[in-house]
Amino acid sequence: MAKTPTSSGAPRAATPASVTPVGGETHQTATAPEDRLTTNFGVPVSDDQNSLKAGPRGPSLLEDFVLREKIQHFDHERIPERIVHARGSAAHGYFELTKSLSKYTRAKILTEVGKRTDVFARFSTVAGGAGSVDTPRDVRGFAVKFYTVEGNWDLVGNNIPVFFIQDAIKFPDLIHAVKMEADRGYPQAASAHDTFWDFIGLMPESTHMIMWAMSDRTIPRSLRMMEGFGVNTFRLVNDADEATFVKFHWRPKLGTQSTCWDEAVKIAGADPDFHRRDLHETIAGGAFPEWEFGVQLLSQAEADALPFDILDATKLIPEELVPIQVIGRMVLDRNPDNFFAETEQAAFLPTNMPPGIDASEDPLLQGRLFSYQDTQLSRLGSVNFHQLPINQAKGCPFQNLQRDGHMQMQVPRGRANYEPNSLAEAGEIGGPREDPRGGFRTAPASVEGAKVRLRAETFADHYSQARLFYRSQTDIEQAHLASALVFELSKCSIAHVRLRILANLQNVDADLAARVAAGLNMDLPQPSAPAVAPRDMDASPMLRIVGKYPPTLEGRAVGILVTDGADGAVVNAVRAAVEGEGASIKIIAPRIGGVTLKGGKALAADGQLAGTPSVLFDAVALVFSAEGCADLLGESAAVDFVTNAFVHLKAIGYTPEAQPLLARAGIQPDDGVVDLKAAGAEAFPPPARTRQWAREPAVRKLA
Ligand code: HDD
Repeated sequence: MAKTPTSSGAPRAATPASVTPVGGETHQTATAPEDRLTTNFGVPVSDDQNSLKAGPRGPSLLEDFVLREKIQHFDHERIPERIVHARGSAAHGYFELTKSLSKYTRAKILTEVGKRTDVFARFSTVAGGAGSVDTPRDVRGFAVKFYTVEGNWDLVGNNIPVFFIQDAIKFPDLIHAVKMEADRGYPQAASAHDTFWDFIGLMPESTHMIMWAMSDRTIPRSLRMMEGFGVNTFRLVNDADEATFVKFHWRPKLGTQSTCWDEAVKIAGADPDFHRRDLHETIAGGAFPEWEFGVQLLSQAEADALPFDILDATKLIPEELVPIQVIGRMVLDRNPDNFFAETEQAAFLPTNMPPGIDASEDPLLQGRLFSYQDTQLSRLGSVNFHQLPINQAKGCPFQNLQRDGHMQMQVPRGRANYEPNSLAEAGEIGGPREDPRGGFRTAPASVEGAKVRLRAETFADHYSQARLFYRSQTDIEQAHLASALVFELSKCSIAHVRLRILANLQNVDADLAARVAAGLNMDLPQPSAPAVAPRDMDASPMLRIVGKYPPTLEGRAVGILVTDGADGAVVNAVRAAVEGEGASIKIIAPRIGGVTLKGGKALAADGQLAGTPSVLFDAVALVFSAEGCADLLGESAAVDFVTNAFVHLKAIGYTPEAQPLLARAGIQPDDGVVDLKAAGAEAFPPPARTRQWAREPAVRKLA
């Protein structure tokens, strides 16, 4: 039968309230003006289902401006992704100062105790594209935009306090080396390949950063559980124009926590958006992530007395030498309303500094002062990117005599677009004026010397702090670091690339080099000749993660795998014990419809077993009936659930009915494997609060 053309002839799945079925077809009734779909210029659209055609089966007509506008907008919906840090997740929140730094700075954000300032924080990986996974081994960006009353302050840092290179001129080389190889376009979001390690081997200044990059810091458990660092040295400047050097630190309230490498790899498959989802869901659930904000302050004389140069971004200042003073906190309490408009269009600029905060001469930072402003032009396409809502100075007005340009959103008034002008004297709009006292003033640091392309000799020690980091780690962390090096170098196909790293590692620590060489099954080459012989420094226990986990389940996730016939009382007891400590629970069942508990009550599932593996949780509980367990013995997803929880050093609670599955998975019970009936549900949280480090030698051969 021929189809009768109608103005809205497309079949609709459901009948919205405003649609009345007429003669078997649906017709839109009149829509209230405020609910109307319109074109970009406000013309009401009568039909959003069909393009305009010459007859119902004829070609589309060029005059269909509704179709053309919609398709054209769609065609241009993407902007170039960030050349680095393309993959990111963000949230809004506030910063609150708890201690004034008025002696050191006139910046209001650092002197007005108790005042809350809006912030927007974006966390990112470095190497992967915008669509890459959340859990590769990679440095994480930690960028915070403070909307202060004296203009935006962007603190654009990382979750590691040092950097790979000392001079910005090497940044394009570093990034080219780590990103996909130029000819083949892979690997994505991975440093484990020849070009990266080739560059690293030839750049000994990167060795300290490599120690951090190969530590568990680069496989964080959650964006909520990462430290943040301003990395570069900045200056605080007071009213008298006196400057003090400053390093900025963020410390997560939940402690710094990491995944296991094998777990991170598996999470990438199970949930490529693991970190983004975690941040979004916890904020939506009201568990707001929080960080302490701290500073290390140094006078010029104190800086001069340090055995390394504070302008060298490959060096940190051990907390044991210059303590961190906590001066504030940041809470992230609101998810973005729109990913593109906010997270993607956010433009962070190290040049965004309010009066009282200033840059140092760090040659890495100096290059950054150019790069970020420049990169926004190709990414956001206009010198007016500061007018986008997410980038606007919200804490104060912004006004100047800059005019015009692509996508000018404002309508400046008056004749005067130049300064100085005297039009105000004629009663016209004169425009804003400079403020010599209140405006941004550069710290009057003295500068001297011939123009040279040279690296300062004070930058030449590339190994002492790498050694400091490695030797400050616990045995577990040292083993993880050595194993990460073995993994990464094993992915390099060019033998001399591996050899050069082994030659350099000997300057860090002979034992580390030997472990990595053994892991690669290679002989150690001659050590490379360091520019400056490394010194032994006092260990800095603050550089560890293991042993610093807060003894709490707060902010973590526990999965309870249930079967039909399971005891609901045990499920409830585990839930109460876990939620009582501030962790969240997810129920996992063989089928998404949930299970029928002993006694006939239904229990809904949050996830289906095959799609919700144990890598997504910090600890798991198995609450089974005997029949339910028997059903799962032939299900590899169930065996993997248990095996992975065990080898990823997680606590496992179980009812005795689950024992056959534990046996099938080859689990040798230890202190982290808890019989929920014999010991009670309250025995489950203590081992779940940490990883079972003592288990590791039994399940994994580390370098
Ligand atoms: Fe950078 C983005 C952090 C050195 C050039 N960088 C970017 C972001 C972070 C950092 C967190 C993402 C911001 C966001 O979420 O949008 N970068 C760092 C740190 C560095 C560093 C901690 C060392 C101390 N960066 C660095 C150098 C250069 C750049 C030396 C160039 C000379 N970085 C850029 C960039 C990016 C960027 C190309 C890409 C997107 C953007 O700026 O807005 O300009």
